[in-house]
Amino acid sequence: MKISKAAKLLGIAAVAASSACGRHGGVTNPGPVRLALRTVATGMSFPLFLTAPPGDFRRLFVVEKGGFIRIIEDGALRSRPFLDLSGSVSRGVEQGLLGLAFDPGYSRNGRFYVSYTDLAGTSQIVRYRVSANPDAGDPASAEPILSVDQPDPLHNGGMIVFGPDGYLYVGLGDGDGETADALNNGQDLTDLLGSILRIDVSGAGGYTIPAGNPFTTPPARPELWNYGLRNPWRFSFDRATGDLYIGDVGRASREEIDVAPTAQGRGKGANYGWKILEGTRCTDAGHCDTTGLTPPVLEYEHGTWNPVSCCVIGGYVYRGSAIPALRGTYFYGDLCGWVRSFVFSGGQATSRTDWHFLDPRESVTSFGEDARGELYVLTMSGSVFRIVSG
Ligand SMILES: [Ca+2]
Ligand SMILES: [Ca+2]
Repeated sequence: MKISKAAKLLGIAAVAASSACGRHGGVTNPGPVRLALRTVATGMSFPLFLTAPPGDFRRLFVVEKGGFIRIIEDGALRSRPFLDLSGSVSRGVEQGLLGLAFDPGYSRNGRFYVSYTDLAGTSQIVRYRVSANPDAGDPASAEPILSVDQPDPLHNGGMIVFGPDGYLYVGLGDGDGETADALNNGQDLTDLLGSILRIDVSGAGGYTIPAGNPFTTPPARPELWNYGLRNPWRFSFDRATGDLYIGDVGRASREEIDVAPTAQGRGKGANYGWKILEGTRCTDAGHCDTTGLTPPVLEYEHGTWNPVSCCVIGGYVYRGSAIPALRGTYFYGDLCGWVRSFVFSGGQATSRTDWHFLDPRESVTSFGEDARGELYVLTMSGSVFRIVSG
Protein backbone atom coordinates (compact mmCIF):
# COMPACT_ATOMS: atom_id res chain seq x y z
CA MET A 1 0.00 0.00 0.00
CA LYS A 2 1.03 3.54 -0.59
CA ILE A 3 0.76 6.31 1.94
CA SER A 4 -0.63 9.22 0.04
CA LYS A 5 -0.62 12.93 0.48
CA ALA A 6 -3.52 14.82 1.97
CA ALA A 7 -6.24 15.41 -0.54
CA LYS A 8 -6.99 18.75 -2.04
CA LEU A 9 -10.71 18.54 -1.88
CA LEU A 10 -13.01 20.32 -4.21
CA GLY A 11 -16.75 20.34 -4.53
CA ILE A 12 -16.93 19.21 -8.09
CA ALA A 13 -19.92 17.92 -9.99
CA ALA A 14 -19.60 14.40 -11.27
CA VAL A 15 -18.22 14.20 -14.74
CA ALA A 16 -17.72 11.37 -17.14
CA ALA A 17 -13.97 11.66 -17.52
CA SER A 18 -11.20 9.20 -16.92
CA SER A 19 -9.47 8.84 -13.57
CA ALA A 20 -5.92 7.96 -12.67
CA CYS A 21 -6.56 4.28 -12.21
CA GLY A 22 -8.62 1.66 -13.89
CA ARG A 23 -10.83 1.57 -16.92
CA HIS A 24 -14.48 2.21 -16.52
CA GLY A 25 -16.47 2.06 -19.68
CA GLY A 26 -20.13 2.96 -19.46
CA VAL A 27 -19.70 5.70 -16.87
CA THR A 28 -22.32 8.36 -17.29
CA ASN A 29 -22.97 11.85 -16.08
CA PRO A 30 -25.67 11.96 -13.38
CA GLY A 31 -27.05 15.24 -14.66
CA PRO A 32 -27.95 17.91 -12.15
CA VAL A 33 -26.78 16.07 -9.04
CA ARG A 34 -23.76 17.76 -7.53
CA LEU A 35 -21.88 16.30 -4.61
CA ALA A 36 -18.89 17.23 -2.52
CA LEU A 37 -16.90 15.85 0.36
CA ARG A 38 -17.21 17.77 3.61
CA THR A 39 -14.36 17.24 6.06
CA VAL A 40 -15.51 15.63 9.30
CA ALA A 41 -12.11 14.81 10.82
CA THR A 42 -8.48 14.95 9.83
CA GLY A 43 -5.25 13.74 11.37
CA MET A 44 -6.57 10.33 12.33
CA SER A 45 -4.27 7.31 12.22
CA PHE A 46 -5.21 5.10 9.26
CA PRO A 47 -8.98 5.17 9.71
CA LEU A 48 -10.51 2.18 7.98
CA PHE A 49 -14.12 1.93 9.11
CA LEU A 50 -16.97 4.08 10.38
CA THR A 51 -20.32 3.14 11.85
CA ALA A 52 -22.79 4.16 14.55
CA PRO A 53 -25.08 2.36 16.95
CA PRO A 54 -28.64 2.04 15.66
CA GLY A 55 -30.58 5.20 16.46
CA ASP A 56 -27.53 7.14 17.68
CA PHE A 57 -27.71 10.32 15.63
CA ARG A 58 -25.02 12.22 17.52
CA ARG A 59 -21.99 10.02 17.36
CA LEU A 60 -19.78 8.38 14.75
CA PHE A 61 -17.42 5.56 15.71
CA VAL A 62 -14.26 5.39 13.64
CA VAL A 63 -11.92 2.41 13.61
CA GLU A 64 -8.19 3.10 13.42
CA LYS A 65 -6.05 0.28 12.06
CA GLY A 66 -3.61 0.44 14.97
CA GLY A 67 -6.29 -0.65 17.42
CA PHE A 68 -8.30 2.38 18.50
CA ILE A 69 -12.02 3.04 18.18
CA ARG A 70 -12.55 6.81 18.22
CA ILE A 71 -15.72 8.82 18.72
CA ILE A 72 -16.73 11.86 16.70
CA GLU A 73 -19.56 13.58 18.54
CA ASP A 74 -21.44 16.50 17.01
CA GLY A 75 -18.47 16.99 14.68
CA ALA A 76 -15.72 16.89 17.31
CA LEU A 77 -13.17 14.09 17.53
CA ARG A 78 -12.87 12.99 21.14
CA SER A 79 -9.34 12.49 22.40
CA ARG A 80 -10.18 9.52 24.60
CA PRO A 81 -10.82 6.39 22.54
CA PHE A 82 -13.97 4.33 23.00
CA LEU A 83 -11.75 1.24 23.06
CA ASP A 84 -7.98 0.72 22.94
CA LEU A 85 -6.85 -2.58 21.45
CA SER A 86 -3.46 -1.25 20.36
CA GLY A 87 -1.64 -3.82 22.49
CA SER A 88 -3.58 -6.70 20.98
CA VAL A 89 -3.40 -6.19 17.22
CA SER A 90 -0.76 -7.13 14.68
CA ARG A 91 0.84 -4.52 12.46
CA GLY A 92 1.17 -6.04 9.01
CA VAL A 93 0.04 -4.02 6.04
CA GLU A 94 -3.39 -5.66 5.95
CA GLN A 95 -3.53 -6.51 9.65
CA GLY A 96 -4.83 -4.63 12.65
CA LEU A 97 -8.21 -3.64 14.00
CA LEU A 98 -10.31 -4.18 10.89
CA GLY A 99 -13.99 -4.16 11.78
CA LEU A 100 -16.67 -3.02 14.23
CA ALA A 101 -20.35 -3.87 14.48
CA PHE A 102 -22.89 -2.67 17.03
CA ASP A 103 -25.49 -5.19 18.10
CA PRO A 104 -28.96 -4.42 16.69
CA GLY A 105 -30.07 -4.31 20.34
CA TYR A 106 -27.15 -2.14 21.47
CA SER A 107 -29.36 0.42 23.21
CA ARG A 108 -30.60 -2.38 25.49
CA ASN A 109 -27.67 -4.79 25.77
CA GLY A 110 -24.60 -2.59 25.14
CA ARG A 111 -23.00 -5.30 23.02
CA PHE A 112 -20.59 -4.57 20.21
CA TYR A 113 -18.22 -6.71 18.21
CA VAL A 114 -14.74 -6.11 16.91
CA SER A 115 -12.72 -7.91 14.26
CA TYR A 116 -8.94 -7.85 14.35
CA THR A 117 -5.81 -9.85 13.68
CA ASP A 118 -4.10 -10.62 16.99
CA LEU A 119 -0.38 -10.59 17.72
CA ALA A 120 -0.07 -14.08 16.24
CA GLY A 121 -1.87 -12.98 13.06
CA THR A 122 -5.00 -14.96 13.88
CA SER A 123 -8.36 -13.41 13.01
CA GLN A 124 -10.43 -12.78 16.11
CA ILE A 125 -14.06 -11.81 16.49
CA VAL A 126 -14.60 -10.59 20.05
CA ARG A 127 -17.67 -9.23 21.82
CA TYR A 128 -17.45 -6.31 24.23
CA ARG A 129 -19.94 -4.32 26.22
CA VAL A 130 -20.15 -0.61 26.80
CA SER A 131 -19.24 0.55 30.32
CA ALA A 132 -21.33 2.79 32.57
CA ASN A 133 -19.86 5.65 30.55
CA PRO A 134 -21.56 5.64 27.12
CA ASP A 135 -18.36 6.95 25.54
CA ALA A 136 -16.21 4.10 26.83
CA GLY A 137 -16.29 0.41 26.03
CA ASP A 138 -15.44 -1.91 28.90
CA PRO A 139 -12.08 -3.53 28.11
CA ALA A 140 -12.69 -6.18 30.76
CA SER A 141 -15.86 -7.37 29.06
CA ALA A 142 -14.08 -9.15 26.19
CA GLU A 143 -15.66 -12.46 25.19
CA PRO A 144 -14.07 -14.43 22.34
CA ILE A 145 -16.62 -15.38 19.69
CA LEU A 146 -14.63 -16.81 16.79
CA SER A 147 -10.95 -17.41 16.07
CA VAL A 148 -9.64 -18.27 12.60
CA ASP A 149 -6.02 -19.20 11.89
CA GLN A 150 -4.53 -17.27 8.99
CA PRO A 151 -1.91 -18.90 6.77
CA ASP A 152 -0.66 -15.50 5.58
CA PRO A 153 -0.89 -11.89 6.81
CA LEU A 154 -2.58 -10.80 3.57
CA HIS A 155 -6.25 -11.19 2.57
CA ASN A 156 -7.58 -11.66 6.06
CA GLY A 157 -10.87 -9.92 5.38
CA GLY A 158 -12.05 -8.18 8.53
CA MET A 159 -15.57 -6.91 7.80
CA ILE A 160 -18.31 -7.72 10.29
CA VAL A 161 -21.88 -6.47 10.01
CA PHE A 162 -25.31 -7.50 11.18
CA GLY A 163 -27.67 -8.46 8.40
CA PRO A 164 -31.35 -7.56 8.22
CA ASP A 165 -32.00 -11.04 9.68
CA GLY A 166 -30.16 -10.11 12.89
CA TYR A 167 -27.27 -12.49 12.26
CA LEU A 168 -23.62 -11.49 12.18
CA TYR A 169 -21.89 -11.71 8.80
CA VAL A 170 -18.11 -12.14 8.88
CA GLY A 171 -15.84 -11.64 5.88
CA LEU A 172 -12.66 -13.69 5.51
CA GLY A 173 -10.24 -13.55 2.58
CA ASP A 174 -8.40 -16.51 1.14
CA GLY A 175 -5.54 -15.85 3.56
CA ASP A 176 -3.15 -16.89 0.89
CA GLY A 177 -0.94 -13.92 0.17
CA GLU A 178 0.13 -13.38 -3.40
CA THR A 179 0.27 -17.02 -4.42
CA ALA A 180 -3.08 -16.92 -6.24
CA ASP A 181 -4.69 -19.07 -3.58
CA ALA A 182 -2.35 -22.04 -3.92
CA LEU A 183 -4.11 -23.54 -0.91
CA ASN A 184 -7.44 -23.33 -2.75
CA ASN A 185 -9.12 -21.76 0.28
CA GLY A 186 -11.60 -19.90 -1.92
CA GLN A 187 -13.19 -23.10 -3.24
CA ASP A 188 -12.68 -25.27 -0.17
CA LEU A 189 -15.87 -25.58 1.87
CA THR A 190 -14.07 -27.29 4.76
CA ASP A 191 -12.38 -24.12 5.96
CA LEU A 192 -13.71 -20.66 6.78
CA LEU A 193 -11.41 -18.71 4.48
CA GLY A 194 -12.44 -17.10 1.20
CA SER A 195 -16.00 -16.73 2.42
CA ILE A 196 -18.63 -14.70 4.17
CA LEU A 197 -19.90 -16.46 7.27
CA ARG A 198 -23.29 -16.10 8.94
CA ILE A 199 -23.47 -16.79 12.67
CA ASP A 200 -25.96 -16.19 15.46
CA VAL A 201 -24.39 -14.29 18.36
CA SER A 202 -27.62 -13.48 20.20
CA GLY A 203 -27.00 -16.05 22.93
CA ALA A 204 -25.13 -15.65 26.18
CA GLY A 205 -21.78 -16.66 24.71
CA GLY A 206 -20.07 -17.87 21.57
CA TYR A 207 -22.21 -18.43 18.50
CA THR A 208 -24.66 -20.88 17.00
CA ILE A 209 -25.47 -21.76 13.41
CA PRO A 210 -28.63 -20.05 12.15
CA ALA A 211 -31.33 -22.25 10.67
CA GLY A 212 -31.12 -22.00 6.91
CA ASN A 213 -27.36 -21.77 6.53
CA PRO A 214 -26.58 -23.55 3.25
CA PHE A 215 -23.76 -25.98 4.01
CA THR A 216 -24.98 -28.41 6.64
CA THR A 217 -23.27 -31.61 5.52
CA PRO A 218 -19.82 -32.29 6.99
CA PRO A 219 -17.03 -31.78 6.29
CA ALA A 220 -18.34 -28.48 4.90
CA ARG A 221 -18.38 -25.75 7.54
CA PRO A 222 -21.89 -24.77 8.62
CA GLU A 223 -20.80 -21.17 9.32
CA LEU A 224 -20.40 -20.49 5.58
CA TRP A 225 -22.97 -18.26 3.89
CA ASN A 226 -21.19 -18.12 0.54
CA TYR A 227 -17.68 -18.71 -0.83
CA GLY A 228 -15.32 -18.27 -3.76
CA LEU A 229 -14.20 -14.86 -2.52
CA ARG A 230 -10.62 -13.63 -2.60
CA ASN A 231 -10.83 -10.83 -0.06
CA PRO A 232 -14.26 -9.34 0.65
CA TRP A 233 -12.67 -6.38 2.45
CA ARG A 234 -15.91 -4.41 2.68
CA PHE A 235 -19.48 -5.54 2.14
CA SER A 236 -22.83 -4.11 3.20
CA PHE A 237 -26.57 -4.59 3.21
CA ASP A 238 -28.88 -2.06 1.63
CA ARG A 239 -30.83 -0.91 4.68
CA ALA A 240 -34.00 -0.51 2.59
CA THR A 241 -33.98 -3.72 0.54
CA GLY A 242 -31.58 -6.00 2.42
CA ASP A 243 -29.61 -6.63 -0.78
CA LEU A 244 -26.01 -7.64 -0.12
CA TYR A 245 -23.20 -5.79 -1.94
CA ILE A 246 -19.70 -7.27 -1.81
CA GLY A 247 -16.49 -5.58 -2.91
CA ASP A 248 -14.12 -8.49 -3.64
CA VAL A 249 -10.49 -7.47 -4.05
CA GLY A 250 -8.83 -8.86 -7.14
CA ARG A 251 -5.30 -10.09 -7.73
CA ALA A 252 -3.29 -9.22 -10.81
CA SER A 253 -5.83 -7.33 -12.81
CA ARG A 254 -9.52 -7.25 -11.98
CA GLU A 255 -11.60 -5.86 -9.15
CA GLU A 256 -15.26 -6.73 -8.74
CA ILE A 257 -18.55 -5.94 -7.06
CA ASP A 258 -21.02 -8.73 -6.40
CA VAL A 259 -24.66 -7.97 -5.65
CA ALA A 260 -26.90 -10.55 -3.99
CA PRO A 261 -30.54 -9.40 -3.99
CA THR A 262 -32.83 -10.40 -1.16
CA ALA A 263 -35.29 -11.76 -3.73
CA GLN A 264 -32.64 -14.26 -4.86
CA GLY A 265 -31.62 -15.47 -1.42
CA ARG A 266 -29.16 -12.71 -0.57
CA GLY A 267 -26.21 -14.77 -1.82
CA LYS A 268 -27.00 -17.89 0.18
CA GLY A 269 -24.71 -20.70 -0.95
CA ALA A 270 -23.30 -18.67 -3.84
CA ASN A 271 -19.89 -19.46 -5.29
CA TYR A 272 -18.33 -16.18 -6.45
CA GLY A 273 -15.66 -17.93 -8.45
CA TRP A 274 -12.22 -17.31 -6.94
CA LYS A 275 -9.75 -18.83 -7.80
CA ILE A 276 -11.31 -20.25 -10.92
CA LEU A 277 -12.17 -16.75 -12.04
CA GLU A 278 -10.83 -13.29 -11.27
CA GLY A 279 -13.84 -11.19 -12.15
CA THR A 280 -15.05 -12.97 -15.29
CA ARG A 281 -11.50 -13.75 -16.45
CA CYS A 282 -10.50 -17.39 -16.37
CA THR A 283 -7.34 -17.67 -14.29
CA ASP A 284 -6.29 -20.80 -16.19
CA ALA A 285 -6.96 -19.77 -19.76
CA GLY A 286 -9.15 -22.25 -21.56
CA HIS A 287 -9.59 -24.54 -18.60
CA CYS A 288 -12.31 -22.90 -16.57
CA ASP A 289 -15.52 -24.69 -15.78
CA THR A 290 -17.80 -21.85 -14.78
CA THR A 291 -20.82 -24.03 -14.06
CA GLY A 292 -22.56 -22.79 -10.94
CA LEU A 293 -20.37 -19.72 -10.49
CA THR A 294 -21.98 -16.35 -9.77
CA PRO A 295 -20.38 -13.62 -11.89
CA PRO A 296 -19.86 -10.09 -10.61
CA VAL A 297 -22.32 -7.32 -11.39
CA LEU A 298 -19.43 -4.98 -12.09
CA GLU A 299 -15.73 -5.49 -12.73
CA TYR A 300 -12.89 -3.25 -13.84
CA GLU A 301 -9.26 -3.69 -14.69
CA HIS A 302 -6.35 -2.08 -12.95
CA GLY A 303 -4.94 0.88 -14.79
CA THR A 304 -1.33 1.59 -15.48
CA TRP A 305 -0.95 4.02 -12.58
CA ASN A 306 0.28 2.26 -9.47
CA PRO A 307 -1.67 -0.87 -10.41
CA VAL A 308 -0.32 -2.90 -7.49
CA SER A 309 -2.18 -0.67 -5.07
CA CYS A 310 -5.56 -0.92 -6.75
CA CYS A 311 -8.11 -2.65 -4.55
CA VAL A 312 -11.86 -2.24 -4.74
CA ILE A 313 -13.41 -0.75 -1.61
CA GLY A 314 -17.02 -1.82 -1.26
CA GLY A 315 -19.37 0.86 0.03
CA TYR A 316 -23.06 1.44 0.67
CA VAL A 317 -26.36 2.12 -0.99
CA TYR A 318 -27.35 5.64 -0.06
CA ARG A 319 -30.53 5.68 2.04
CA GLY A 320 -30.09 8.99 3.81
CA SER A 321 -32.44 11.93 3.65
CA ALA A 322 -30.09 14.84 2.88
CA ILE A 323 -29.77 14.07 -0.85
CA PRO A 324 -33.05 12.50 -2.01
CA ALA A 325 -31.89 12.20 -5.63
CA LEU A 326 -29.22 9.72 -4.55
CA ARG A 327 -31.50 7.24 -2.82
CA GLY A 328 -30.79 3.76 -4.11
CA THR A 329 -27.35 4.68 -5.46
CA TYR A 330 -24.48 2.40 -4.45
CA PHE A 331 -21.15 4.10 -3.76
CA TYR A 332 -17.84 2.30 -3.92
CA GLY A 333 -14.22 3.23 -4.40
CA ASP A 334 -10.69 2.07 -4.83
CA LEU A 335 -7.50 2.31 -2.86
CA CYS A 336 -6.14 3.87 -6.07
CA GLY A 337 -8.00 7.02 -5.11
CA TRP A 338 -11.46 7.41 -6.53
CA VAL A 339 -15.16 7.13 -5.71
CA ARG A 340 -17.78 5.86 -8.15
CA SER A 341 -21.39 4.80 -8.00
CA PHE A 342 -24.01 2.77 -9.79
CA VAL A 343 -27.66 1.86 -9.41
CA PHE A 344 -28.41 -1.86 -9.29
CA SER A 345 -31.42 -2.36 -11.55
CA GLY A 346 -32.63 -5.38 -13.48
CA GLY A 347 -29.58 -7.35 -12.41
CA GLN A 348 -27.25 -4.74 -13.90
CA ALA A 349 -25.04 -1.90 -12.71
CA THR A 350 -26.74 1.11 -14.30
CA SER A 351 -26.18 4.89 -14.07
CA ARG A 352 -22.46 4.33 -13.56
CA THR A 353 -20.86 7.53 -12.36
CA ASP A 354 -17.32 8.67 -11.60
CA TRP A 355 -17.23 11.27 -8.81
CA HIS A 356 -14.13 13.40 -8.93
CA PHE A 357 -13.85 14.00 -5.23
CA LEU A 358 -10.32 13.10 -4.40
CA ASP A 359 -6.76 13.81 -5.31
CA PRO A 360 -5.93 10.73 -7.40
CA ARG A 361 -3.17 9.82 -4.96
CA GLU A 362 -5.53 9.75 -2.00
CA SER A 363 -6.19 6.15 -0.94
CA VAL A 364 -9.75 5.25 0.01
CA THR A 365 -9.74 2.68 2.82
CA SER A 366 -13.45 2.34 3.47
CA PHE A 367 -16.86 3.92 3.40
CA GLY A 368 -19.08 4.36 6.43
CA GLU A 369 -22.79 4.80 7.10
CA ASP A 370 -24.20 6.69 10.07
CA ALA A 371 -27.45 6.02 11.91
CA ARG A 372 -29.36 8.29 9.52
CA GLY A 373 -27.99 6.56 6.44
CA GLU A 374 -25.64 9.36 5.42
CA LEU A 375 -22.39 8.16 3.87
CA TYR A 376 -18.74 8.84 4.63
CA VAL A 377 -15.42 8.29 2.85
CA LEU A 378 -12.28 7.42 4.82
CA THR A 379 -8.73 7.81 3.57
CA MET A 380 -5.44 6.24 4.50
CA SER A 381 -3.86 9.59 5.21
CA GLY A 382 -6.25 10.15 8.09
CA SER A 383 -9.34 11.96 6.86
CA VAL A 384 -13.03 11.31 7.30
CA PHE A 385 -15.37 13.00 4.84
CA ARG A 386 -19.12 13.10 4.54
CA ILE A 387 -20.75 12.98 1.12
CA VAL A 388 -22.89 16.08 0.88
CA SER A 389 -24.77 18.10 -1.71
CA GLY A 390 -22.27 20.17 -3.68
CA1 LIG B 1 -12.86 -21.77 2.09
CA1 LIG C 1 -15.69 -13.41 -8.29
